[in-house]
Amino acid sequence: MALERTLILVKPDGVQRKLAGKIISRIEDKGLQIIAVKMLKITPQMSKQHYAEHVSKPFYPELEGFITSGPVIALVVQGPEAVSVMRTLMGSTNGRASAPGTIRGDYGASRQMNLIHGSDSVESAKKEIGVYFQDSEICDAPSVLTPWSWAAEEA
Ligand code: IDP
Ligand code: MG
Repeated sequence: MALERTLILVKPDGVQRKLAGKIISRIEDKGLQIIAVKMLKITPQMSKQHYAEHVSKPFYPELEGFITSGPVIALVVQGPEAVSVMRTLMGSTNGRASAPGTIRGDYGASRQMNLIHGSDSVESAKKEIGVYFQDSEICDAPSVLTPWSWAAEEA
C-alpha cells in the first residue's frame, strides 16, 4: 500500500448549494488528511488542462461552462490509497445512479452537476495538483491523529 495524494474539487454546484462544509466533513470524518485548500474560479484554460481527456467530447463545452460558472474549493487530500478511497466516498459519476451513502448519491441528482471531483489515478492526481497548487502551498505537516488513522505499514 502507499500513501497517496489526490486532487479534490468541491464543484460550483457544491459551493452554491452550501454543501462545501458537509462534503469537506466527510473527507475529514473518513480520516484522510487535508494538506492544501483554496477557493478559486477556474478559467477556461485551466478547465482544458484539468479535463484534457474530455476536451474533444460532445459534452465538453457544457462541462467547461459549468466548471467555470462560479468558485470552486480545491483541496489536496492525503492518505493510504487516497485516490481510490476518495472515488468510493464520492460515488459514481451520475448522481441519479450513485449509491446512497456516497457524496454524489446523497446530495445530487445530476450527471454533470455532481458536486465533487476526485482524481482517477495517482498520475492524474500529480498532474491535476499541478494545475491548482504550487509545491509551497502544500502543508504536509505531521498530524497527531495519524497514528490513530492508519498503521505505519499501511502508508
Ligand atoms: P468523473 O468525474 O466521475 O471522473 P468523468 O467521466 O471523468 O467522471 O467526467 C468528468 C465530469 O464531466 C463529470 O464529473 C461530470 O461533471 C461531467 N460529465 C461526465 N459525463 C457527462 C455527460 O455525458 N454530460 C455532461 N457532463 C458530463
Ligand atoms: Mg474523471
